[in-house]
Amino acid sequence: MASTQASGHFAEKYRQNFLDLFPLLVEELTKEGQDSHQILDALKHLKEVLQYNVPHGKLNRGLMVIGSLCHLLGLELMTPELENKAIALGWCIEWLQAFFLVADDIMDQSLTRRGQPCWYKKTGIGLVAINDSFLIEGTLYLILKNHFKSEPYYINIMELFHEITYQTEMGQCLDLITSPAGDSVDLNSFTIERYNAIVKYKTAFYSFYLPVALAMHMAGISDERSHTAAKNILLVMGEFFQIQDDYLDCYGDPKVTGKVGTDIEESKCSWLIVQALKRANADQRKTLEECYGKNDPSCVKIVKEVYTDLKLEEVYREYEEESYKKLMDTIKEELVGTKLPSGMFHEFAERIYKRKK
Ligand code: DMA
Ligand code: MG
Ligand code: MG
Ligand code: MG
Repeated sequence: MASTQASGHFAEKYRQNFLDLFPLLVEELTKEGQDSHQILDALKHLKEVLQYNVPHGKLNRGLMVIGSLCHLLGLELMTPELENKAIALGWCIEWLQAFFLVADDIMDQSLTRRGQPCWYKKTGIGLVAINDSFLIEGTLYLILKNHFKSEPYYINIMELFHEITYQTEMGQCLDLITSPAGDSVDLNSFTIERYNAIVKYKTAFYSFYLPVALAMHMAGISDERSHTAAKNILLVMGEFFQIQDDYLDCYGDPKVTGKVGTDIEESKCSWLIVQALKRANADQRKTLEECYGKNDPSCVKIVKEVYTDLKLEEVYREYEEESYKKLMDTIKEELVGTKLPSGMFHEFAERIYKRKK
């Protein structure tokens, strides 16, 4: 294993190669074939769906696969063929994410995503977006089949995609049933235990464990011990990442994040409301009970004023420091007795701490 490259930052170097593969994948999925003349209009629609929804994100997750593989094998063992495969797998995660996000924006009634209107908000799309989300998922497995069918790790990565999809769906389920639409919110259900479960399932598995686990399978590392160690570290990272997402929902700059927050209106079990409830006095709690989860700008403003009075921005800064320390300790503890390179985890930790988008 490549311990000499502990301080290497690899993912970013491949951004251009990564972007270059996207049109080829789309072409492969939407080109006219022998049996496709009856579905040509659907293929044309699919092409638009993919171009609008898959490529415009930060590509953090996608680039993590090739970044991880460089750490696991060492640069000297990387070949153009391996690079291509790792990049295709990276796109599969971006595909998975697009499938979730198209649906998430409908369910969260969001307006913008990645600096453009949410797909379901486009004229002529609306609820067609539900099936489009399924199509994005379906084409992910076509990419896997086209590019990986003859690899010894094909079954491993396919099972992993299925398992992680299910975990993410369970997380989305918890997220959604903890904020039932239309009902007045029961703030008592916003416990830190519930919060931790939501973020682990809806975000951490697919955003952090999945990319590294895919690279591990490519590198021939499939033993349970190594995967458990990687998972324990990456779930800590993923939890922090979602807490940032919740923080940015309220305090981020939409010009930078590319999305306007709806967590207060949608009565989400967000990290901020959980922290607010922990610190609120009786009056403040009453105010939150009256105003949280209302689709009304004046109510949102009142909730944000309570957040300010409770100094939640400061609470978040302190949490960020603590969480970074916890992550570094977890990396040290979990890697004892494994062959996984610590530099891989440090590279990703540095990418997400202090992010603004
Ligand atoms: C999104 O959580 C989770 C998935 C699986 C898409 P979220 O609704 O907080 O995300 P966003 O803030 O990007 O809408
Ligand atoms: Mg959302
Ligand atoms: Mg959501
Ligand atoms: Mg969010």
